[in-house]
Amino acid sequence: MDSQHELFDRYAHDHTEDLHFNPDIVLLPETKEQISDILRYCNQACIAVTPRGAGTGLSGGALPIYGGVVLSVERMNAIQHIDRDNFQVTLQPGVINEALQQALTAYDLFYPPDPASKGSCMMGGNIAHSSGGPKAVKYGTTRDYVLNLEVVLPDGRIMWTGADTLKYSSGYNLTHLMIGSEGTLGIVSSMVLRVMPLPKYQILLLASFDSAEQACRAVNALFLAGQTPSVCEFVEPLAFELSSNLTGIPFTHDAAVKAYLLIEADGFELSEVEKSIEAMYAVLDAHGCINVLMADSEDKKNQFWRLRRSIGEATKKGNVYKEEDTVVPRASLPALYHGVKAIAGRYGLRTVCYGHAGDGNLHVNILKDQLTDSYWNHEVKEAIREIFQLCYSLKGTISGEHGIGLVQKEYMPIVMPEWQLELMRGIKQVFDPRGILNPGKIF
Ligand code: 2HG
Ligand code: ZN
Repeated sequence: MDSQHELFDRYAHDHTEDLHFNPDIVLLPETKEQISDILRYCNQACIAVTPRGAGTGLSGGALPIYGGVVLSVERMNAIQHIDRDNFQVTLQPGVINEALQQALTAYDLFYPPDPASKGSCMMGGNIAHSSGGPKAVKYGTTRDYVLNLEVVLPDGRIMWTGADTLKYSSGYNLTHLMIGSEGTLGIVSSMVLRVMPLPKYQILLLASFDSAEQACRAVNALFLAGQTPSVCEFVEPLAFELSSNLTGIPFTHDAAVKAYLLIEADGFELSEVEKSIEAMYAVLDAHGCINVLMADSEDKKNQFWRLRRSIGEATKKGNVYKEEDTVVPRASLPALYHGVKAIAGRYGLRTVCYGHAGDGNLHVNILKDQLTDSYWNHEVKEAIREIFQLCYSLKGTISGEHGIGLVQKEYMPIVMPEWQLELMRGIKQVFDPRGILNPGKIF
């Protein structure tokens, strides 16, 4: 049994750097009425409430930075209804992403958004950040699957934000306003999601390149060739090496290899999937691909996936790091990658780059190594500013899926003027006039 301290400590951090903030109390409601009572009381008493799912967030969104209440939805973990006729599912925010996916396979249904942390992240947090993942390149992100949300507002009122319909145009879309609001406008107590028929076939391959920038160019070339891979991930060799060390999954690579693309095609007819793979081979070949490994068994596929999904954890293990979630239009990925490496070079920073290349979304983990604290807290932040200015100059932004939370707040003015931030503060003021809900986040 965890000690009192260990239990408490669990709610003082999430997966963001090494940040800790102790809450004054942790509450685990089991119903929307209990959430409502907690919020109504805290609203009257002006007590900060930090909503929390699994705490796998990467921008500090679940950190109780002013103490107060951590309100965990972990006990609200029921899949309430699978509506096969309408391809819809109703569930509570504490359901783990992978548990939802597994429950749906029994109905030949598929919920595509698959964050790297799908084995532990909860759906309430997926809504809070409009989480993505490798399948977003073909199927979109959380935002594309949410039809309706039951939300408890800071004053305790409970509302459904929309309707269980595939289309909605009845006033402002409060459902979409809640998605990505990082628990600052309301707490989701139930959700209605759209699901799809489960594709029958997936072919997964690992292509290696002798040039990272060529690999980045190959990504957009796949789409220009009329292909839509269900997965298109860019991974530097160091990322796989770190993941191999953590997982024990064997991984060796030729020194000539400078980058990998993990690519999947999926579908309902094997012949169609194979045709797509053939077409993609031709594109890869035309972009300096030096080898392609096909995952020829479920076990091999699982190994590739475990290597990919463990990169984040592996990179951070034993490293002080800062993690950036840069995103640009897909065709600008080569310019982004080149620019990030040039900036890192000028500042003498070791970076591990990987991510959802098909979305133009590159994760850049900056490692502290032997840098001094002063350099880490000043010059490195300047380097991050330059990286974000590069994103903005490429018509991109500072986060594609990890959100702003606490650690990216200071960079928001790079991508929007103060008056636009004021607009967002105005919306926050309408929903949470006393500022009790997840205070100190985003702005
Ligand atoms: C991924 O794509 C996640 O692997 C990042 O978005 C994971 O940094 C992590 O922990
Ligand atoms: Zn990611």
